[in-house]
Amino acid sequence: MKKSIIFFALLISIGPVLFAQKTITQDERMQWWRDARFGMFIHWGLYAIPAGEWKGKEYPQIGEWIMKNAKIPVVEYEELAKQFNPVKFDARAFVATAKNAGMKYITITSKHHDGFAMFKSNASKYNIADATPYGKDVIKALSEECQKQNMKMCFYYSQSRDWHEPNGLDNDWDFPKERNFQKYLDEKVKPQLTELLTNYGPVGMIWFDTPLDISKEQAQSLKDLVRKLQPECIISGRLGGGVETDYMSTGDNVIPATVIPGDWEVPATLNNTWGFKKNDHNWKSPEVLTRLLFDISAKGGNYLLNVGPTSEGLIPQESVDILAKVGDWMKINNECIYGTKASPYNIEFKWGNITRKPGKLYLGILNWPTTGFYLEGLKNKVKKVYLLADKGQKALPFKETFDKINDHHRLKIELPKQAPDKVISVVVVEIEGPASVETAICQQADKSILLPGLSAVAQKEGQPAELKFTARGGGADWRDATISLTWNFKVEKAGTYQIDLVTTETGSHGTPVWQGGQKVKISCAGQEQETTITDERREYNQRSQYWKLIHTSGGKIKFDKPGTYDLSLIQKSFTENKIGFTFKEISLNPVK
Ligand code: JFZ
Repeated sequence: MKKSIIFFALLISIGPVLFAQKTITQDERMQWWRDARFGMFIHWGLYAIPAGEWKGKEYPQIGEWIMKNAKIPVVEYEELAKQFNPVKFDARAFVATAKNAGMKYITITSKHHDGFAMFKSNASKYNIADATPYGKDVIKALSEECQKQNMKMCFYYSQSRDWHEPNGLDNDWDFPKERNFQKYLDEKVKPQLTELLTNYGPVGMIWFDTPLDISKEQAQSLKDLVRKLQPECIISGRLGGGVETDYMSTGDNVIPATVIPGDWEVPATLNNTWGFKKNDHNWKSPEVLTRLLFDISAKGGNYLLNVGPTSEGLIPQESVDILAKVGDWMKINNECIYGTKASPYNIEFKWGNITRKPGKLYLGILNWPTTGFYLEGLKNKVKKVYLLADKGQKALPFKETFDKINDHHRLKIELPKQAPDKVISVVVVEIEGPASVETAICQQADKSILLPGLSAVAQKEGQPAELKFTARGGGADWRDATISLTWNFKVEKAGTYQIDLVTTETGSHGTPVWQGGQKVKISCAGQEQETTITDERREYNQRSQYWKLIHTSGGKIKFDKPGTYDLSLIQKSFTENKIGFTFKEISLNPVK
C-alpha cells in the first residue's frame, strides 16, 4: 500500500475522535468551583443612588429592593439612570479587592430585579451603556480584568422578576394586569443571556435568582440556552421550575449545621444589605467571616460574600478593610480551604471543625485547648502533625492509641501553649490512606457525647422516616409523635450523665422565632426520661449568626459500664404552634 493511502485511512479512522465535540462531564464543569471555595458577590446597580432612602424616607429592607418597597413608578426609577455616573469605578480595584481576600471568582449583578442591565445590550436600551451619562459597559471592563488576573467571571441574572417590564414578574404597582411572561423571556431574557454568553469571553457561571412561577419548560429552555452557548458554564441553584441545576444555593446567610453532600454555596452579606445603603454600618467582623469560611468549607460548601459598590463606583472602604483582614488569614492558611473536601465527621466539634485533602486533615481550632488536644475516632495511621502557619513544618508530638475493649481510636496531639492565630489556628494531620472514622459516635475528650439530629437514624413505626432538618440544623415542622430518632454511640466512662436538649431558633434572620412546650421522651440504657422543652438557657451559635441555641435539661442517665449504647428520642405531645419541635441535638455530659 502506498504511504499516502495509509495516511488517508488513518485520518478517516481517527478523524471523528479528533474533531468530535468534546462533551464535558459534570465533574469537569464543577472542578474550578469546587477548588475555589470562596467567591465575591457584587450587587451593583441604580439602587446604589437612593442607597436606602427615597423621598426623604428610609427603607429598612435590603437596598436593591427599594423600587418595590417604595413602589417607585418605572418612569421615576428610570430617572436614576440619567444620574448614574460611576466615574470612580476601576475594574482593577474590584478584582484586586477580591484577590486580596483570597477569593477565586466574582459574581456580579448583570441585571437585578429592577431590570436595569449593567452591560451594553441591544435587547433593551435600559442599560448602562445606552441610558446613563457614564455610557460604558462595566461588565466588559470587569470581564477583561478578570481574564487578565485569572479570576473567574460569573453573572447574576434575575430571570423572572423584572420590575421594569410590563411582562416581567412582580411589578404590580405599575402593571397590575395580565402579563405575557413568555414574551418577556423571549424578547429580553434570552437575548440578554445570549449577549452575556457571547460578548464577554468564558463565563464561569450564570447565577439565576428568585424563579417565582417560571414553568419547567421555561426554566429548561434557559438551561438549554446556557448549555448551548457555553457548555462549561455552571448554572446556579435558583433557576426554578424544578429543573436540575449544577449546585444548590442555601438561603441567604444560611449555614448548615453539619456536612451536606453534593455541591452547594452560601450567598452572604457583609452587613444587612446586598445593594449599597448609606446608613447600613452593621458589618460582620473579619474574625466571624473567617471562621464561617472555614466552617462552610468543613461542611462541604462554598462561600459567596457580597460587596455593594456605591453609585460612584467604589466598594465601601469598610468592606475593603474587612476583606483584607480575611485575606491576611487566607495568605497563611489558604491550603486548608482551596481544593478541600468536607470533614469526615458528621458532628460539630466544640473546638472547631475539619477540612481534608488526600492524605491530610486540617483541624481548624477556634477554641485553643489549654490542656492536651484529642481527636476521637480517627482510624488512620498518622504520619506527621504540624501547624499550618509554621513554614518549617516542625513536627508536633502526637500519640495514637487503640482501646481494644471499646474498639476506640484516639489521637492525642501536644499543641504549643500559644495559639498561632487568634482567629482560627490550623493543625495539619498527615495520614495514611483515605480518611476513615468510627461509625458509632465517640465520646469527646471532655467526656461529653454529642448526638446531632442530622446524624440520627429516623424511623416511623419501624420504617425509615424522612424527618427534614432546616439548614440551621433544627428539625423542620416536626410534630409527629410516631417518629423516633436513634443514635448509636460509645461510652468509655461509666457513670451518671446529664441530658442537655438543644433546640434552635428558626425563621428569617431579621425576626428569629422559637416555641417550647413540647413533651419529649428519651429512652436509653433501660431508662426513660420525659421532659418538657423550655428556654432555660439561650446561647449564641458560633456557626449560624442569627439563630440562638436553646437548652433544656432533660434529666439524667446512668451508664453502669463502658460500651456501645443506643439512645432514642420521640416527641410525645406538641403544643399549638406553627413551628414544631426545632430539635438540633442532644449532648450528654458527665455529672461531676
Ligand atoms: C434574592 C434577591 O431577591 C436579593 O435581592 C439578593 O439578590 C439575594 C442574593 O437573592 O433574595 C433571596 C432569594 C432566595 C432566598 C432568600 C433571599 N432564599 O432562598 O432563602
